[in-house]
Amino acid sequence: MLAPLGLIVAFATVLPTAMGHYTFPNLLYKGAKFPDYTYIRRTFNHISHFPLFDLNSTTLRCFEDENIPDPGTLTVKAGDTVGFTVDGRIIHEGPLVWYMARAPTGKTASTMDGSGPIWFKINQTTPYIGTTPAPIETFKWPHYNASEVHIQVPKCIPSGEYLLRVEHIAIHIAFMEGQHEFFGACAQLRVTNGLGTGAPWPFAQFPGAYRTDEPGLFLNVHDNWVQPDRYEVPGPPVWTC
Ligand SMILES: *[C@@H]1O[C@H](CO)[C@@H](O)[C@H](O)[C@H]1NC(C)=O
Ligand SMILES: *[C@@H]1O[C@H](CO)[C@@H](O)[C@H](O)[C@H]1NC(C)=O
Ligand SMILES: *[C@@H]1O[C@H](CO)[C@@H](O)[C@H](O)[C@H]1NC(C)=O
Ligand SMILES: [Cu+2]
Repeated sequence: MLAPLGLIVAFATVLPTAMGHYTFPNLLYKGAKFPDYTYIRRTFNHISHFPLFDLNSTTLRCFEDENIPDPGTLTVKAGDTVGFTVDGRIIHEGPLVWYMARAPTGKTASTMDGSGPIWFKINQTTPYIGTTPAPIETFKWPHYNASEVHIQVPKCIPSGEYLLRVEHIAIHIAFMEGQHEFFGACAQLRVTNGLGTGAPWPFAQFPGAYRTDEPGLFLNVHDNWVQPDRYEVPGPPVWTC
């Protein structure tokens, strides 16, 4: 997306669907698939599927549209798995990254705005490492072409109201600084049965967590990319129970 014509032509054989893009419209829980933007804040790109480029934008928090109706808050148990559908499939290279943020005092999952250093990372993907090069570099990434993505709510977090943020960072043309493409969404969850034994850390904020010139966002993952084992996923380290 937004590549000069020459680059689109150059990568046309590698990226047959480079012009397609993706959103995360449906929450999946215990076999149910909820309607579009139910328990998920409707995103600014719900029609266009357009990526977000601006790392300084508050839109980076939840990719949220303006004046959305409250999508509702789903009650789940800590340790349960929830998922998002991917409308359009993940057709770019890059990591899938998951964050959560607990509602500050006096706020709920539906009233919190996601500001401040409240986001902790609960999972991320890195490229597959093999002894032989992948036939096409796009296939080095877990979740490439995925139509659903899933995550376990950590068992040890305290019960409470949270935003769950899914993010896919497309870096196929990130050899040009600023040409990372961000896609994502936030679900509103009420977590019960949390052990409360874990203290999530460290916290990041959006905007603020990412820089256009950091190694995971400004790199060439194509022809001469020989160090997938050194790929540095942007943001804080993953916190585990
Ligand atoms: C984003 O913020 C950083 C840090 O304040 C600044 O250096 C950079 O120029 C800003 N970028 C844009 C596109 O405004
Ligand atoms: C991250 O997700 C992977 C794949 O689903 C899983 O194997 C791994 O245990 C998860 N890591 C954490 C910290 O939850
Ligand atoms: C993506 O998955 C669909 C459905 O399984 C399949 O038809 C298609 O060939 C896949 N595309 C790629 C590029 O792997
Ligand atoms: Cu694109």
